Amino acid sequence: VVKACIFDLDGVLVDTARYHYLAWKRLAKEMGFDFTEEDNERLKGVSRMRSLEILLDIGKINVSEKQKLELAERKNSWYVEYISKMNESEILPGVNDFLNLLRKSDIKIAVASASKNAKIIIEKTGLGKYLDILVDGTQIQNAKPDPEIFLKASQLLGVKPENCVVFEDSIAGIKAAKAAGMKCIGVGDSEKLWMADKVIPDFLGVDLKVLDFEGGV
Ligand code: B16
Ligand code: MG
Repeated sequence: VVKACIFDLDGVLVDTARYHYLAWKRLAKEMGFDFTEEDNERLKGVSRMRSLEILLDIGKINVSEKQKLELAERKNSWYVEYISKMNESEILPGVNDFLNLLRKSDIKIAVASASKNAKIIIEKTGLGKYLDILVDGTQIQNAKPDPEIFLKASQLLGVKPENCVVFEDSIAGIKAAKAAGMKCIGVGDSEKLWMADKVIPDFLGVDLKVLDFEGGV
C-alpha cells in the first residue's frame, strides 16, 4: 500500500529549469560562449557545482576551485532574483488537483529536491500548504542518484521506503528512488524515463489510480 508520495520539485511540481537556464546562459555569455537549451538538459536534477562543471566543460574553460565557488555564487544570485518573482501560476498543470486528492486521502506528501533554494520556491508558489515535510539540498551530503534524499524523506515521514512512491523528471532522480527501494513514477517523456515503474506526461487528469502498481507496492 502507498502511504506517502515524494515529489521532486523542479520539473515535477514547477518548471524552474527555465530560470536555471537563463542564469547559466547569462554566466556563459559573460565568459564568452553560448549555452543552448539542449545543453541545459544535461543540468536537470544535477547539483549546482556539478552543473557548473558541465557548463565549464561546454565552454572549454579552466578555472581554480576558488573561482568555481565565485561563479556558482554569481549564477545563484541571478537565479534567486528570478525565482523571487514566482507565484502560484507557475505550479504545473494538474498538480494542485492531484495534491488535493492526496490531502483528502491518508497519503502523506513530501518534497525531496536537490535545490538549496527549494524553500523560496515553495513559499512563493504556495505549495507549502500541501506538504508534510521538505528535504532539500541543504540537508543532504550526497546528490541524486544517491538514495540519501529519499531515505531521509521516508525517515522524516515515518513511512517505510516500500510504502513510498516517488515522482521524478530526471534519470538521476529515478535511479535514486529505485536505490532507496521505492516505486517511481516518471513525469515527462517515457522514452527518456523508461527506467521508472511507469511514466505520466504530466498531472493533467491524474487521480489516485496512478498509485496502483501490478503486484502491489
Ligand atoms: P540549486 P530538483 C534541481 O532541482 C534542479 O533540477 C537542478 O537543475 C539544479 O542544479 C539543482 O536542483 C540544484 O539547485 O542551485 O537551486 O541548489 O529537480 O532536484 O528539484
Ligand atoms: Mg527535477
